[in-house]
Amino acid sequence: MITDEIVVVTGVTSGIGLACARQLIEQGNKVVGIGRRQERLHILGDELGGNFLPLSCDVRDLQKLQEKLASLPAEFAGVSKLINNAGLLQGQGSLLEVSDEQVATMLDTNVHGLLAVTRALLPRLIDSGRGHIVNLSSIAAHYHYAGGHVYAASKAFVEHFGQCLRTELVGKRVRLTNVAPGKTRSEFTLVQHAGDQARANQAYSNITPLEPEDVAEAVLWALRQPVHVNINSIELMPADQQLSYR
Ligand code: 8X3
Repeated sequence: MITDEIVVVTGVTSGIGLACARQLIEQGNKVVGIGRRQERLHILGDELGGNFLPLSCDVRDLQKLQEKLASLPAEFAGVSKLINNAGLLQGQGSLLEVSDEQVATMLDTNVHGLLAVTRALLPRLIDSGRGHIVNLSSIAAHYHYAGGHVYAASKAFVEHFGQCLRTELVGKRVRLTNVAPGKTRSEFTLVQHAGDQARANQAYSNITPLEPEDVAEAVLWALRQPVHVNINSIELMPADQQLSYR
């Protein structure tokens, strides 16, 4: 069990972020949940109660994000854990088949957003004396595949950035873990296919995907290790998944 911590979770309104928030609150933690969709955050606030603080913000809006994090209410200010979950894949096909806008959205969210949240919160994580950052990567960072280009490379950035940062944090009592899931049932595929539910469903037609709760369990396992243990990385995938694109 991990308990009595204040955890910031990005991309909290669905999928892995939501599963992490639910499990953390069930176990007696407070969660600051960052998400873009105000209405969903509101509903989530009703479900999760007073230990959940919704922060409506796009991780790409650096200024707003930093302002909101700088003015957290006192009962949520002592953040000791950060789960960098917000990330997306847009479009499908070769490099020239994705639009400039899709490329920018992926890099802004997966790279610049993650950097901004991390930089904004790092002083608090260090001050807490028991900091931990969990970055959600992907198996796409580990295996080359046609069509991976920007998304896979953005997740490779997440992994390499994280491990470099970890070395910098040695002695500062902030641990860092990369979690790299394979195919997970979530809105990820719906976003990838611009809201086309039928195409999104095809992603799971020949496979039993991971559930967001499976990945959340891996995240919480890393968080609850004794303070002298740093889990560097976890890779998990469905038992019947072959590679990152199958
Ligand atoms: C995406 C993982 O396996 O769907 O992050 O390509 S997979």
